[in-house]
Order: sequence, then structure tokens, then C-alpha cells
Amino acid sequence: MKHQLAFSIGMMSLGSFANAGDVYFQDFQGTGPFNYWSPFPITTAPSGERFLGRLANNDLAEFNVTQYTGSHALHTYTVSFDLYAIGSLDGENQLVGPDQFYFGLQNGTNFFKESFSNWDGYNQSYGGPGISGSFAPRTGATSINTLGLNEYFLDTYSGDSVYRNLSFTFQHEGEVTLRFGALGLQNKDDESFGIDNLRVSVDPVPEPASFAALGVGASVLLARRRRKNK
Ligand SMILES: [Ca+2]
Ligand SMILES: [Ca+2]
Repeated sequence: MKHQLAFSIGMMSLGSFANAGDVYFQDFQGTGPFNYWSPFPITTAPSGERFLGRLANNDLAEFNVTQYTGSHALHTYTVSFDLYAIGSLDGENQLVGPDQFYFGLQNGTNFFKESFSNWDGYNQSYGGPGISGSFAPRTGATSINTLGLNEYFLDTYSGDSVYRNLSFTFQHEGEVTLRFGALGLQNKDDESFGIDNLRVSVDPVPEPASFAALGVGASVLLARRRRKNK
């Protein structure tokens, strides 16, 4: 019986990688603890939505994917999450900003760093998935003022903007610790960011050696067929 138990546990952990695809999802609706995250506050918005945040000046929130998966091997990682841009964010404005959110790895690799604006008249650098430039406030937002986070300025210069499903794919060997941060913000009750609905997929990377062997095999087969046809 002991053997059977060990075997099934082994298969379960192996299965999570053999099947690939989604291995982690977190919507922060529960009370936690949220394992493998660095300690960070959870906020409940007036709408009832719970999320990781608020991130403001120099705050870092980190999730250790490797501790969760237990594998340092080379994999393709796909990470997606919802970003909440909260309060009177000033986008690209150089006097009271730029107000930036960034996402990357703990080792310093950055995948995303854009400014966001909820302030009418101040543009933001984020223009949609993969698009960076100078755009009107809230460009690319999925919904506006749905969380109820507008306590600082109760007008059109504040509120909240939800950017659903920002998605990033990268290959990495070794430890993967995701890092979410904010730069250049004012007080947290005035300007901040939140993270929600984090999804991580981990897929094996095909080995170049097996690709090469497949290629050689195919060309040998082709050559044989050609000889046969002559
Ligand atoms: Ca949530
Ligand atoms: Ca600002």
C-alpha cells in the first residue's frame, strides 16, 4: 500500500508537467495564505473584487513559480494577469509622473514597463497588447470605474481602469520568480496598481537534438524513396 501511494503521488506531480498547460491560477478571492508569494496585502474593492495590491512607489510583489512547480528545467512559461490601474494616475506626465507599472523576473529581466493614466489630458504609454507610444488615458482598458475605487478624487480624474489578460510568453531555465512593481507614483490612496487573476502555464521545450534526429530521419527516408522511384 505504501508503494502504491508513493507511485500515485509521483504520477500526479509528473502529470502536471506531462499534460502541460495551466499549472497555476489565483484570483485572490479567498483569504489565503497565498503560498509562494512574497508577503503582500490583499485589497477588497467596494465591488467585492479582491486583488493583490495596492502596489505603489517601489513596492514589489513576487511569486516563485519554481517553488510551486518544483522544476528548474528549461520550459516555456506563459503568464497572464489582469492589471488594475487605480486612482489619479498621470501617465507620461513628467511633473507628476511618469506613473509606471512593470512586470518581469526577480533576476532583473523585464517584459513590460508602461505608464497608465486615469487623468483626462495626460496621455499614457500603454496603447494595447504590445503597443507602446502616447495614447489617451485608459486606452486599451476593458472596463472603467467598475471596482468602485475612486475615493481620492470623486470625479473623472480618478477611478479605476481594468486591463484584462495581459499575456507574456518566455522560455527560461532555472528559477522563475515573477516580479510586479510600480514606479513614480504618489501616495497609495491617490495612485496605485493591483494584480488579479494570475494564470501561469508551463510547457516543455522540444529538445533541438530530437528535432535534428527527426530531420535526418525524414531526409534519409526521402532519399530512399527517390532511389526507389528511379
Ligand atoms: Ca479577484
Ligand atoms: Ca503621479
